[in-house]
Amino acid sequence: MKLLNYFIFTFITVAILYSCDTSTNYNVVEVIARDFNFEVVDEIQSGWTTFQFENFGHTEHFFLLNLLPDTISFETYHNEVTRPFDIVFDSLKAGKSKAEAIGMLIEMIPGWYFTSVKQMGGTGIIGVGKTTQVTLKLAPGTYVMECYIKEQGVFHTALGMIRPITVREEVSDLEPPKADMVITLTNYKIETKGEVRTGKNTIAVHFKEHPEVGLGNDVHLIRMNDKTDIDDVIFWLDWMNIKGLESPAPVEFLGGTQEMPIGYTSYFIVDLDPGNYAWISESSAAKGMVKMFNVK
Ligand SMILES: [Cu+2]
Repeated sequence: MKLLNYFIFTFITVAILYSCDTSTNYNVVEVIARDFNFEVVDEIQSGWTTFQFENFGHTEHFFLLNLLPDTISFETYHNEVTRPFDIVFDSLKAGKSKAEAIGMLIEMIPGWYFTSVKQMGGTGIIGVGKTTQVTLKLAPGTYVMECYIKEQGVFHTALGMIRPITVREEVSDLEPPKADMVITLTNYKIETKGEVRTGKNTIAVHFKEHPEVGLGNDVHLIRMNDKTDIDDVIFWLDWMNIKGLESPAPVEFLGGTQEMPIGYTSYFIVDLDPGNYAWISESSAAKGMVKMFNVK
């Protein structure tokens, strides 16, 4: 009987230890998007990290990570960078031109934002109920996680989809994944090497060039149907249009990646059915950064 107890005790101990051992998944960080906040741990390791992003909301969401300089707090960023965008968008709604709005932004946003805040990637936009994965290499520091889709003319950042996340000195042991396709982003082209197929595909995105001013080059995946007008999607991706980035989107968004500095690579996974798709950039879709393709 003692031996049986010993085996039961050992079995339970091993089972408990195994269930507590999250080391194999330690570098996978779950991010849940709700209307309107992010559920995610406060601190993660540096180095390569995979973010599993799940949209539990009733509208499109994404996340972008901004690395803050050491001297700038999350609150300062929120007050001095995010809030001016709300004011400027209100002025667009009130009839100001895009040129006037850009002038306002340059006047209101402090110089340190343009010189010292780095966009360090994130997920592309995903629709309701969708999940995506993005793998990024992050240096230690304080990051701002944000989503600026709009709900009834208000950015999600203003509704609560903005929060700090700390990346620690401790480095993860995750290796970057092997890619099925490589996308290179330049001004203003989406170049692809390799092919995507039905099922799961890992896409590497290499950031080779960015526009001198404004948003950096990023890439999103859309699934098109017979009713999709690509010009509607291009119009929708410009936040300065009153109905731009306002949910619901005119097309299904399946992920992608936000901008990173030149020389960086971001990885994401897409799960494809046969159909018609396009890679499209938020920053420069109107300048030709759209690439349609078909999956058989
Ligand atoms: Cu959102």
